[in-house]
Amino acid sequence: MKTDTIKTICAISTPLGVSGIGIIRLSGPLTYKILDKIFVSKRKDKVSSFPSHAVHYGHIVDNGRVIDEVLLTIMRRPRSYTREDMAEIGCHGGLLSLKNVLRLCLEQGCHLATAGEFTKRAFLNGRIDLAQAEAVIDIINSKTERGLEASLLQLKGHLSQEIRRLREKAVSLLAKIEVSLDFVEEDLKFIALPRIKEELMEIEKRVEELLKGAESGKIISQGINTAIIGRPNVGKSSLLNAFLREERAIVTKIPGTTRDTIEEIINLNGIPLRIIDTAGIRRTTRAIEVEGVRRSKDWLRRADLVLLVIDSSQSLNNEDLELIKGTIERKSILILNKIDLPLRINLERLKGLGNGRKIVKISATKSIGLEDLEKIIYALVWDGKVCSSDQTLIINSRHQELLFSVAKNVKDALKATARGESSEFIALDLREGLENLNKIVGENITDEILNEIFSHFCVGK
Ligand SMILES: Nc1nc2c(ncn2[C@@H]2O[C@H](COP(=O)(O)OP(=O)(O)OP(=O)(O)O)[C@@H](O)[C@H]2O)c(=O)[nH]1
Ligand SMILES: [Mg+2]
Repeated sequence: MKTDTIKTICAISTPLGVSGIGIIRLSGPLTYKILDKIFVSKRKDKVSSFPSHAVHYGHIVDNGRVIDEVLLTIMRRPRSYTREDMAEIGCHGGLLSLKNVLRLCLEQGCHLATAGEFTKRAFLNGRIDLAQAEAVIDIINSKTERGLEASLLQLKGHLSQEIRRLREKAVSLLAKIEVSLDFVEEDLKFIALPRIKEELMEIEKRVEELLKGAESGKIISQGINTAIIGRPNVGKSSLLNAFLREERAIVTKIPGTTRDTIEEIINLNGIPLRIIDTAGIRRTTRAIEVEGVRRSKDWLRRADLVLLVIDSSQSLNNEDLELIKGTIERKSILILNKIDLPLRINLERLKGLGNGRKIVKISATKSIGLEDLEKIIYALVWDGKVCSSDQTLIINSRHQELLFSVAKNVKDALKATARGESSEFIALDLREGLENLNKIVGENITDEILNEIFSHFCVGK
């Protein structure tokens, strides 16, 4: 890239609001020239002459007027986040002073950074690959220590290494196939084909393992949408409060108390569980409740896990029955609440209706059975998946889709070998698989996709 065409960008990198300090970040070729005009150190020497990776005390000055007292950190290229000349101005945290310093930087020739532009530059300048850049979003969004740990591993290149290994395998296999293309078909069948098949199967196995780890990664980084569903007054909001161990949702004995969905995240042994308390589902004509019920049903469709709450102190009514039957195909747990009251429910019948689903007895208000419930949720979430952190890869849906395509490409190649097709066809599938692997780490990727990926970042990162 030619340096005179690269813009120097700046942004406020800390959250907006009152805080102890706030940081403005600059990156690009004019960083130090711009700072020379607005930063005054005690000894009045030029920022351009400051040593790198050091912090300098001084003032930001606009036409002789002091705007803020700051600490300036200098990071010269290529030893910086973006591999460009960079600086961070540590201002006092007030919004006004940050805005004033930012305005001054813009007036002196900086451009306002777009979302994720610093990280995008780190990628474009080859400091990190795309999978690593995407890990930065996950680190920012991490909700549990475990999620953070896995994202940090990815930033270090955990996924990238796996992809690199797969690419190496695919490339060496392609080379072998291409060499074998020089031989006549008959020879190929006897000499190369079994070996090709074996190597394709190895690649297939690894891709499948990665996809398995990806499922766990998704759970850890994005969490599980867990909807608490049930007819009115069964104790859904009480259950949310019990999970949170605080009075978050309003609980009353009046059916129809919850009108809108309430979402909270709890940490279940490292899994972020996004719990959604919903309005009780029943037939109603009251406009507010109708809208609430519509939202509940919407969550019922979208949730990864459904906690269906049933009042054990009353016999099952039609609304319960509809919900129990309606969730038969879903990952769901039947929760018998209010077991501190006399039991009025026919357990045998419920078992039959539950169709093998777990039934957990709790009292949300008396804190009975909650630990058991949490254990059962945990087991259901991990059902058949790997859960050790070294095998867990934080893979977003983009990576996952590409890996699915790779799996399909390899399967097609295997089919071609089984049919005894010309190795040109096998090579074709394999080459397509290789391209898909390349896209994961950001090679041959279109600007449109890049922009879409980085638009999920915050400004200043
Ligand atoms: N005895 C007993 N009462 C409970 C229990 N859980 C909830 N309740 C009571 O049941 C009533 C309804 O509780 P909520 O948590 O508001 O029920 P809900 O399902 O959210 O109700 P809606 O929002 O109206 O759909 C309240 O009076 C609670 O105190 C329980 O485990 N035992
Ligand atoms: Mg409620």
